[in-house]
Amino acid sequence: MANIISGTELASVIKKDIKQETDRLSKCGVTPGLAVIIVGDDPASKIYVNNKKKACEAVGFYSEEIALPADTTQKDLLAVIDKLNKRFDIDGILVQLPLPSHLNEKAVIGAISPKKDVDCFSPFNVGRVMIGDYRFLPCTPAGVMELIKSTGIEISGKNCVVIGRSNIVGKPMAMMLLNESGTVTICHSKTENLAQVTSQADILVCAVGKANFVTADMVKEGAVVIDVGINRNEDGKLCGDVDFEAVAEKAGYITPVPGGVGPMTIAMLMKNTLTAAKLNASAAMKKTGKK
Ligand code: BQF
Repeated sequence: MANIISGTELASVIKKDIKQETDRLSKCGVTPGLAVIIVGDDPASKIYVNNKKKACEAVGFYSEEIALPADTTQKDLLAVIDKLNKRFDIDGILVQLPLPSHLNEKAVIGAISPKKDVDCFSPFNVGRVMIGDYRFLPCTPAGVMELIKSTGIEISGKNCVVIGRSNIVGKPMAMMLLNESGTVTICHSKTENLAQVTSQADILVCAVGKANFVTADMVKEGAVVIDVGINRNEDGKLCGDVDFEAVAEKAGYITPVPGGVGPMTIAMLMKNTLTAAKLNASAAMKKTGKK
């Protein structure tokens, strides 16, 4: 039976540390501020935005939710971002995805100042992750890295297989495992002999978006299995991409859904916002000559 890695517990430890540092900063007049823009009323997005707002409260950040109607124009959305870019009390800006289809996601993300891009989605910040010289890491892959590290298992030299190649999870995930000297393979919908590839994985990260996609025959005995998926099964219950019951019999470590990667994503968003606040504060002090 695999060890179950609790993302809920690890996230709570991380948020406690962030709160301590936030309390110190706040006493010096630097309270980290996060602005979350949500366009339209997708029910899942509303839950995620609410999770972020609650996390901000828990760690002592200022947070602002900007809820815009579904028919908001590109121009109006860009104007909102531009204002937030210029505000000194806002350190992090994120636009909850997905956006309604009439809006240009790339242009919207690109409009966020790289200094405030706490999701780490802008081309500039993605490029910095690629060359290993970064201030922010994308939240979900960063959370996965923390979960893997919490097992004490070395990434260096190991076979790491990532299923999924999205810009938000799969691609940066692979890059970050590579930065830690893993031997990385990215699988996707066109991959041939998928089970053969995944059975070689010492560390398997699945971000596909299909319930029960990863079955026990695809997993190596003793592997670390990280489940990024958030799906609903036939009974409407939240579940990941991994057939948890069967894979838990075979894996060495496994993350549950809910309570695995999800809470870590939120904790890493808090970490990025704290980093942004510290960088923005020291930049402001340089400007005024204050020490
Ligand atoms: C949990 C997200 C897909 C597309 C856009 C805790 C979250 C989820 C699950 C959460 C996610 C997923 C977020 C749990 C934020 C993670 O206990 O298992 C927290 O709020 N997430 C998002 O903002 O956008 C998404 C998944």
